[in-house]
Amino acid sequence: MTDLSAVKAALKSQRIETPSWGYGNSGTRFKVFRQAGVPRDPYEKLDDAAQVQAATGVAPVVSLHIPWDRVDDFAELGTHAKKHGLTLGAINSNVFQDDDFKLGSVTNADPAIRRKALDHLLECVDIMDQTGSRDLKLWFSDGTNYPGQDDIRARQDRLAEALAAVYERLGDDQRMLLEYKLFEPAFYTTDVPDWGTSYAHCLKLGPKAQVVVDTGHHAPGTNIEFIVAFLLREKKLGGFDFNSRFYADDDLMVGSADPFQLFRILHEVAKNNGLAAETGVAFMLDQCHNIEAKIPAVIRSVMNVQEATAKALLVDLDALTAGQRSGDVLAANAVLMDAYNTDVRPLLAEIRQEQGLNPDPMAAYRDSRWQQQIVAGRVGGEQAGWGA
Ligand code: AOS
Ligand code: ZN
Ligand code: ZN
Repeated sequence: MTDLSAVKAALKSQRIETPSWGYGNSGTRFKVFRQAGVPRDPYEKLDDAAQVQAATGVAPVVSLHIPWDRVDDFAELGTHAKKHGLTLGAINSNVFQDDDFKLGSVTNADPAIRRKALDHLLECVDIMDQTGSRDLKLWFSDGTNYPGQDDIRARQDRLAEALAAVYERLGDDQRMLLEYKLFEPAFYTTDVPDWGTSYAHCLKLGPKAQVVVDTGHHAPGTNIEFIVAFLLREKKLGGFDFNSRFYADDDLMVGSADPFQLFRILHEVAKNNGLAAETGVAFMLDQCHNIEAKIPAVIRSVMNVQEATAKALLVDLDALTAGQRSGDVLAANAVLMDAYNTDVRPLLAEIRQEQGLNPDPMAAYRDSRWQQQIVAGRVGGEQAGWGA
Protein backbone atom coordinates (compact mmCIF):
# COMPACT_ATOMS: atom_id res chain seq x y z
CA MET A 1 0.00 0.00 0.00
CA THR A 2 1.19 3.49 -0.77
CA ASP A 3 1.53 5.94 2.12
CA LEU A 4 -0.44 8.97 0.91
CA SER A 5 1.09 11.40 3.39
CA ALA A 6 4.59 10.45 2.17
CA VAL A 7 3.42 10.96 -1.42
CA LYS A 8 2.09 14.40 -0.54
CA ALA A 9 5.27 15.35 1.31
CA ALA A 10 7.41 14.29 -1.66
CA LEU A 11 5.29 16.31 -4.07
CA LYS A 12 5.40 19.39 -1.85
CA SER A 13 9.17 19.26 -1.55
CA GLN A 14 9.97 18.63 -5.23
CA ARG A 15 11.79 21.58 -6.83
CA ILE A 16 11.44 22.24 -10.55
CA GLU A 17 13.95 24.67 -12.04
CA THR A 18 12.72 26.89 -14.86
CA PRO A 19 15.00 28.27 -17.60
CA SER A 20 15.46 32.03 -18.01
CA TRP A 21 15.41 31.57 -21.81
CA GLY A 22 11.93 29.99 -21.63
CA TYR A 23 10.52 33.44 -20.81
CA GLY A 24 12.07 35.24 -23.77
CA ASN A 25 11.28 35.21 -27.46
CA SER A 26 12.55 32.17 -29.29
CA GLY A 27 11.99 30.42 -32.55
CA THR A 28 13.42 28.17 -35.19
CA ARG A 29 15.93 29.06 -37.84
CA PHE A 30 12.96 29.98 -40.00
CA LYS A 31 11.32 32.60 -37.81
CA VAL A 32 11.15 34.09 -34.35
CA PHE A 33 7.56 35.10 -33.58
CA ARG A 34 7.85 38.00 -31.18
CA GLN A 35 5.36 38.19 -28.34
CA ALA A 36 4.17 41.29 -26.53
CA GLY A 37 5.32 41.73 -22.96
CA VAL A 38 8.37 39.45 -22.98
CA PRO A 39 11.20 40.36 -20.58
CA ARG A 40 13.73 42.97 -21.63
CA ASP A 41 16.47 41.86 -19.26
CA PRO A 42 17.35 39.10 -16.77
CA TYR A 43 15.60 40.97 -13.97
CA GLU A 44 12.31 40.82 -15.82
CA LYS A 45 12.86 37.13 -16.62
CA LEU A 46 13.03 36.58 -12.87
CA ASP A 47 9.86 38.61 -12.39
CA ASP A 48 8.11 36.19 -14.77
CA ALA A 49 9.62 33.15 -13.08
CA ALA A 50 8.22 34.50 -9.80
CA GLN A 51 4.73 34.24 -11.34
CA VAL A 52 5.33 30.55 -12.09
CA GLN A 53 6.42 30.05 -8.50
CA ALA A 54 3.40 31.97 -7.19
CA ALA A 55 1.05 29.76 -9.21
CA THR A 56 2.70 26.39 -8.55
CA GLY A 57 4.71 26.70 -5.33
CA VAL A 58 7.33 24.21 -6.57
CA ALA A 59 9.39 26.29 -9.03
CA PRO A 60 11.54 28.64 -6.96
CA VAL A 61 14.81 28.07 -8.88
CA VAL A 62 15.80 29.68 -12.18
CA SER A 63 18.61 28.54 -14.51
CA LEU A 64 20.65 31.29 -16.09
CA HIS A 65 22.47 31.33 -19.40
CA ILE A 66 25.72 33.18 -20.02
CA PRO A 67 26.01 35.45 -21.99
CA TRP A 68 22.24 35.87 -22.48
CA ASP A 69 21.80 36.72 -18.80
CA ARG A 70 25.03 38.60 -18.25
CA VAL A 71 24.58 41.52 -15.84
CA ASP A 72 27.07 43.91 -14.24
CA ASP A 73 26.35 42.71 -10.76
CA PHE A 74 25.31 39.10 -10.24
CA ALA A 75 25.05 39.56 -6.48
CA GLU A 76 22.42 42.22 -7.13
CA LEU A 77 20.58 39.85 -9.47
CA GLY A 78 20.67 37.27 -6.68
CA THR A 79 19.17 39.82 -4.29
CA HIS A 80 16.41 40.55 -6.80
CA ALA A 81 15.72 36.82 -7.04
CA LYS A 82 15.59 36.49 -3.27
CA LYS A 83 13.16 39.38 -2.98
CA HIS A 84 10.80 37.35 -5.17
CA GLY A 85 11.30 34.12 -3.25
CA LEU A 86 13.60 32.68 -5.92
CA THR A 87 17.15 31.37 -6.03
CA LEU A 88 19.51 31.29 -8.98
CA GLY A 89 20.11 27.78 -10.27
CA ALA A 90 22.36 26.21 -12.88
CA ILE A 91 24.64 28.41 -14.92
CA ASN A 92 24.44 27.33 -18.58
CA SER A 93 27.59 28.06 -20.54
CA ASN A 94 27.56 29.03 -24.19
CA VAL A 95 30.42 28.10 -26.48
CA PHE A 96 28.25 27.83 -29.55
CA GLN A 97 27.36 31.35 -30.63
CA ASP A 98 30.72 32.83 -31.54
CA ASP A 99 32.21 32.76 -35.04
CA ASP A 100 35.45 31.45 -33.56
CA PHE A 101 33.65 28.24 -32.60
CA LYS A 102 32.65 27.28 -36.13
CA LEU A 103 34.93 24.23 -36.07
CA GLY A 104 34.53 23.55 -32.38
CA SER A 105 35.13 25.17 -29.01
CA VAL A 106 37.07 23.08 -26.48
CA THR A 107 37.72 20.46 -29.18
CA ASN A 108 38.95 22.95 -31.79
CA ALA A 109 42.30 22.11 -33.41
CA ASP A 110 43.44 25.68 -32.75
CA PRO A 111 44.83 26.08 -29.20
CA ALA A 112 43.93 29.81 -29.08
CA ILE A 113 40.27 29.02 -29.71
CA ARG A 114 40.35 26.22 -27.15
CA ARG A 115 41.75 28.72 -24.65
CA LYS A 116 38.96 31.19 -25.42
CA ALA A 117 36.32 28.49 -24.86
CA LEU A 118 37.94 27.37 -21.61
CA ASP A 119 38.14 30.95 -20.37
CA HIS A 120 34.38 31.26 -20.89
CA LEU A 121 33.73 28.09 -18.92
CA LEU A 122 35.97 29.29 -16.10
CA GLU A 123 34.20 32.65 -16.11
CA CYS A 124 30.93 30.75 -15.65
CA VAL A 125 32.36 29.24 -12.47
CA ASP A 126 33.32 32.76 -11.30
CA ILE A 127 29.68 33.72 -11.86
CA MET A 128 28.52 30.66 -9.89
CA ASP A 129 30.59 31.94 -6.97
CA GLN A 130 28.62 35.18 -7.09
CA THR A 131 25.17 33.68 -7.64
CA GLY A 132 25.64 30.82 -5.20
CA SER A 133 24.77 28.35 -7.95
CA ARG A 134 25.62 24.72 -7.39
CA ASP A 135 25.66 23.53 -11.00
CA LEU A 136 27.56 24.42 -14.15
CA LYS A 137 25.73 22.97 -17.12
CA LEU A 138 27.94 22.18 -20.07
CA TRP A 139 26.51 21.58 -23.48
CA PHE A 140 28.93 21.51 -26.40
CA SER A 141 27.76 21.96 -29.95
CA ASP A 142 31.18 20.61 -31.00
CA GLY A 143 31.31 18.08 -33.78
CA THR A 144 32.02 17.67 -37.46
CA ASN A 145 29.92 17.61 -40.60
CA TYR A 146 32.07 15.52 -42.90
CA PRO A 147 34.08 12.32 -42.59
CA GLY A 148 37.74 13.20 -42.32
CA GLN A 149 37.04 16.79 -41.25
CA ASP A 150 38.91 16.31 -37.97
CA ASP A 151 40.39 13.55 -35.85
CA ILE A 152 37.68 12.00 -33.67
CA ARG A 153 40.11 10.75 -31.02
CA ALA A 154 42.17 13.95 -30.85
CA ARG A 155 38.96 15.87 -30.24
CA GLN A 156 38.21 13.59 -27.27
CA ASP A 157 41.69 14.36 -25.89
CA ARG A 158 41.08 18.10 -26.19
CA LEU A 159 37.63 17.76 -24.60
CA ALA A 160 39.07 15.81 -21.67
CA GLU A 161 41.77 18.42 -21.13
CA ALA A 162 39.25 21.28 -20.95
CA LEU A 163 36.88 19.35 -18.70
CA ALA A 164 39.74 18.58 -16.31
CA ALA A 165 40.65 22.27 -16.11
CA VAL A 166 37.05 23.22 -15.30
CA TYR A 167 36.78 20.42 -12.75
CA GLU A 168 39.91 21.73 -10.99
CA ARG A 169 38.33 25.15 -10.69
CA LEU A 170 35.09 23.93 -9.05
CA GLY A 171 34.48 24.74 -5.39
CA ASP A 172 33.68 22.04 -2.85
CA ASP A 173 29.92 22.47 -3.21
CA GLN A 174 29.87 22.96 -6.96
CA ARG A 175 29.26 20.40 -9.69
CA MET A 176 29.63 20.23 -13.44
CA LEU A 177 26.83 18.59 -15.37
CA LEU A 178 27.83 17.31 -18.79
CA GLU A 179 25.00 17.20 -21.30
CA TYR A 180 24.99 14.97 -24.37
CA LYS A 181 23.14 15.32 -27.63
CA LEU A 182 22.94 12.92 -30.53
CA PHE A 183 23.32 15.48 -33.30
CA GLU A 184 22.72 19.11 -34.25
CA PRO A 185 24.28 21.46 -35.06
CA ALA A 186 26.91 18.94 -36.14
CA PHE A 187 25.59 16.27 -38.48
CA TYR A 188 28.37 13.71 -38.84
CA THR A 189 30.10 13.39 -35.46
CA THR A 190 29.18 15.06 -32.20
CA ASP A 191 31.87 15.13 -29.53
CA VAL A 192 29.49 14.31 -26.66
CA PRO A 193 26.77 12.40 -28.52
CA ASP A 194 25.44 10.04 -25.86
CA TRP A 195 25.23 9.25 -22.16
CA GLY A 196 28.10 6.76 -22.41
CA THR A 197 30.54 9.41 -23.61
CA SER A 198 29.36 11.84 -20.95
CA TYR A 199 29.50 9.14 -18.27
CA ALA A 200 33.03 8.06 -19.24
CA HIS A 201 34.33 11.62 -18.98
CA CYS A 202 32.50 12.25 -15.71
CA LEU A 203 33.76 9.01 -14.20
CA LYS A 204 37.35 9.94 -14.92
CA LEU A 205 36.87 13.48 -13.60
CA GLY A 206 35.43 12.53 -10.21
CA PRO A 207 32.31 12.85 -8.05
CA LYS A 208 31.65 16.51 -8.83
CA ALA A 209 31.11 15.66 -12.51
CA GLN A 210 27.73 14.19 -13.39
CA VAL A 211 25.61 13.49 -16.44
CA VAL A 212 22.58 15.57 -17.36
CA VAL A 213 19.85 13.90 -19.38
CA ASP A 214 18.07 16.21 -21.80
CA THR A 215 15.00 14.18 -22.73
CA GLY A 216 15.04 15.57 -26.28
CA HIS A 217 18.58 14.50 -27.11
CA HIS A 218 18.16 10.85 -28.05
CA ALA A 219 17.56 8.75 -31.12
CA PRO A 220 13.90 7.82 -31.62
CA GLY A 221 13.00 4.76 -29.58
CA THR A 222 15.82 5.17 -27.04
CA ASN A 223 14.86 3.78 -23.65
CA ILE A 224 15.59 6.85 -21.54
CA GLU A 225 14.40 5.29 -18.30
CA PHE A 226 17.07 2.62 -18.65
CA ILE A 227 19.73 5.35 -18.86
CA VAL A 228 18.22 7.03 -15.81
CA ALA A 229 18.18 3.81 -13.77
CA PHE A 230 21.78 3.06 -14.75
CA LEU A 231 23.07 6.55 -13.91
CA LEU A 232 21.25 6.64 -10.57
CA ARG A 233 22.81 3.30 -9.64
CA GLU A 234 26.23 4.74 -10.43
CA LYS A 235 25.48 8.02 -8.59
CA LYS A 236 26.10 9.89 -11.82
CA LEU A 237 22.70 11.39 -12.60
CA GLY A 238 23.13 15.12 -12.02
CA GLY A 239 19.78 16.14 -13.40
CA PHE A 240 17.37 16.53 -16.26
CA ASP A 241 16.76 19.03 -18.98
CA PHE A 242 13.08 18.25 -19.42
CA ASN A 243 11.25 18.89 -22.66
CA SER A 244 9.32 16.91 -25.28
CA ARG A 245 10.25 15.80 -28.74
CA PHE A 246 8.39 14.37 -31.68
CA TYR A 247 11.27 14.43 -34.16
CA ALA A 248 14.57 15.85 -32.91
CA ASP A 249 15.50 18.48 -30.31
CA ASP A 250 12.02 20.01 -30.43
CA ASP A 251 12.14 21.68 -26.99
CA LEU A 252 8.35 21.41 -26.62
CA MET A 253 6.61 21.35 -23.24
CA VAL A 254 7.67 18.37 -21.14
CA GLY A 255 5.02 15.69 -20.98
CA SER A 256 3.19 16.97 -24.04
CA ALA A 257 4.52 14.47 -26.58
CA ASP A 258 4.78 11.34 -24.49
CA PRO A 259 3.45 11.56 -20.92
CA PHE A 260 3.88 7.80 -20.51
CA GLN A 261 7.62 8.09 -21.16
CA LEU A 262 7.84 10.90 -18.61
CA PHE A 263 6.05 8.67 -16.09
CA ARG A 264 8.44 5.77 -16.80
CA ILE A 265 11.43 8.06 -16.28
CA LEU A 266 10.03 9.45 -13.03
CA HIS A 267 9.19 5.96 -11.81
CA GLU A 268 12.90 5.09 -12.02
CA VAL A 269 13.74 8.35 -10.25
CA ALA A 270 11.17 7.85 -7.49
CA LYS A 271 11.97 4.22 -6.75
CA ASN A 272 15.72 4.88 -6.69
CA ASN A 273 15.50 7.71 -4.16
CA GLY A 274 16.09 10.32 -6.85
CA LEU A 275 13.42 12.64 -5.46
CA ALA A 276 15.30 13.10 -2.19
CA ALA A 277 17.21 16.39 -2.18
CA GLU A 278 20.38 14.67 -0.98
CA THR A 279 20.54 12.55 -4.15
CA GLY A 280 21.14 15.79 -6.00
CA VAL A 281 19.01 15.23 -9.09
CA ALA A 282 18.14 18.64 -10.56
CA PHE A 283 14.72 18.76 -12.25
CA MET A 284 15.32 21.47 -14.82
CA LEU A 285 13.21 22.47 -17.77
CA ASP A 286 14.99 23.26 -21.05
CA GLN A 287 12.26 24.50 -23.34
CA CYS A 288 11.42 27.21 -25.82
CA HIS A 289 7.88 28.46 -26.33
CA ASN A 290 7.82 29.63 -29.90
CA ILE A 291 4.10 29.90 -30.59
CA GLU A 292 2.39 29.60 -27.20
CA ALA A 293 2.21 32.14 -24.37
CA LYS A 294 5.37 31.68 -22.36
CA ILE A 295 4.53 31.98 -18.66
CA PRO A 296 1.42 29.74 -18.87
CA ALA A 297 3.49 27.27 -20.94
CA VAL A 298 6.07 27.07 -18.15
CA ILE A 299 3.27 26.65 -15.59
CA ARG A 300 1.75 23.85 -17.67
CA SER A 301 5.17 22.19 -17.93
CA VAL A 302 5.68 22.32 -14.17
CA MET A 303 2.23 20.76 -13.74
CA ASN A 304 3.10 18.02 -16.24
CA VAL A 305 6.22 17.11 -14.25
CA GLN A 306 4.19 17.14 -11.03
CA GLU A 307 1.52 14.88 -12.51
CA ALA A 308 4.06 12.35 -13.77
CA THR A 309 5.85 12.48 -10.41
CA ALA A 310 2.59 11.93 -8.53
CA LYS A 311 1.77 8.88 -10.66
CA ALA A 312 5.28 7.55 -10.14
CA LEU A 313 4.89 7.95 -6.37
CA LEU A 314 1.60 6.04 -6.48
CA VAL A 315 3.25 2.90 -7.84
CA ASP A 316 2.69 0.17 -5.25
CA LEU A 317 6.31 -0.90 -4.91
CA ASP A 318 5.53 -3.89 -2.67
CA ALA A 319 3.07 -5.29 -5.19
CA LEU A 320 5.49 -4.50 -8.01
CA THR A 321 8.35 -6.33 -6.29
CA ALA A 322 6.08 -9.29 -5.51
CA GLY A 323 5.08 -9.52 -9.17
CA GLN A 324 8.67 -9.22 -10.32
CA ARG A 325 10.04 -11.80 -7.86
CA SER A 326 7.37 -14.35 -8.67
CA GLY A 327 7.83 -13.85 -12.38
CA ASP A 328 4.24 -12.67 -12.79
CA VAL A 329 4.79 -10.47 -15.81
CA LEU A 330 1.19 -9.36 -16.17
CA ALA A 331 0.75 -8.54 -12.47
CA ALA A 332 3.94 -6.45 -12.39
CA ASN A 333 2.97 -4.59 -15.53
CA ALA A 334 -0.53 -3.99 -14.14
CA VAL A 335 0.89 -2.36 -11.02
CA LEU A 336 2.69 0.21 -13.15
CA MET A 337 -0.28 0.78 -15.43
CA ASP A 338 -2.66 1.22 -12.49
CA ALA A 339 -0.49 4.06 -11.20
CA TYR A 340 -0.11 5.60 -14.64
CA ASN A 341 -3.85 5.49 -15.27
CA THR A 342 -4.73 7.18 -11.97
CA ASP A 343 -6.11 10.69 -12.32
CA VAL A 344 -3.78 12.54 -9.93
CA ARG A 345 -5.21 15.99 -10.62
CA PRO A 346 -7.54 15.95 -7.56
CA LEU A 347 -4.59 14.93 -5.35
CA LEU A 348 -2.44 17.77 -6.68
CA ALA A 349 -5.31 20.24 -6.28
CA GLU A 350 -5.64 19.13 -2.65
CA ILE A 351 -1.92 19.56 -2.05
CA ARG A 352 -2.00 23.07 -3.50
CA GLN A 353 -4.93 23.98 -1.28
CA GLU A 354 -3.03 22.68 1.73
CA GLN A 355 -0.20 25.03 0.72
CA GLY A 356 -2.54 27.99 0.46
CA LEU A 357 -2.41 28.03 -3.34
CA ASN A 358 -5.13 28.11 -5.95
CA PRO A 359 -5.84 24.44 -6.78
CA ASP A 360 -5.64 25.39 -10.48
CA PRO A 361 -2.30 27.08 -11.31
CA MET A 362 -3.44 28.11 -14.80
CA ALA A 363 -6.44 29.92 -13.29
CA ALA A 364 -4.19 31.45 -10.64
CA TYR A 365 -2.05 32.98 -13.39
CA ARG A 366 -5.09 34.22 -15.32
CA ASP A 367 -6.54 35.78 -12.19
CA SER A 368 -3.27 37.53 -11.37
CA ARG A 369 -3.65 39.61 -14.56
CA TRP A 370 0.17 39.65 -14.80
CA GLN A 371 -0.04 39.02 -18.53
CA GLN A 372 -2.03 42.21 -19.12
CA GLN A 373 0.40 44.12 -16.92
CA ILE A 374 3.52 43.04 -18.83
CA VAL A 375 1.93 43.49 -22.24
CA ALA A 376 1.07 47.08 -21.30
CA GLY A 377 4.28 47.84 -19.43
CA ARG A 378 7.09 46.17 -21.35
CA VAL A 379 7.91 47.53 -24.74
CA GLY A 380 10.67 46.09 -26.92
CA GLY A 381 11.25 42.73 -25.23
CA GLU A 382 14.15 40.82 -26.69
CA GLN A 383 14.61 37.26 -27.78
CA ALA A 384 16.18 34.72 -25.49
CA GLY A 385 19.18 34.19 -27.74
CA TRP A 386 17.95 31.53 -30.12
CA GLY A 387 17.24 32.04 -33.80
CA ALA A 388 18.66 35.55 -34.09
C1 AOS B 1 21.03 22.34 -26.56
O1 AOS B 1 20.48 21.65 -27.43
C2 AOS B 1 20.91 22.02 -25.16
O2 AOS B 1 19.68 21.42 -24.91
C3 AOS B 1 21.22 23.07 -24.10
O3 AOS B 1 20.99 22.50 -22.87
C4 AOS B 1 20.36 24.27 -24.05
O4 AOS B 1 19.22 24.22 -24.80
C5 AOS B 1 21.08 25.54 -24.29
O5 AOS B 1 22.37 25.50 -23.83
C6 AOS B 1 20.37 26.71 -23.67
O6 AOS B 1 20.99 27.04 -22.50
ZN1 ZN C 1 19.41 20.92 -22.81
ZN1 ZN D 1 18.66 20.69 -26.58
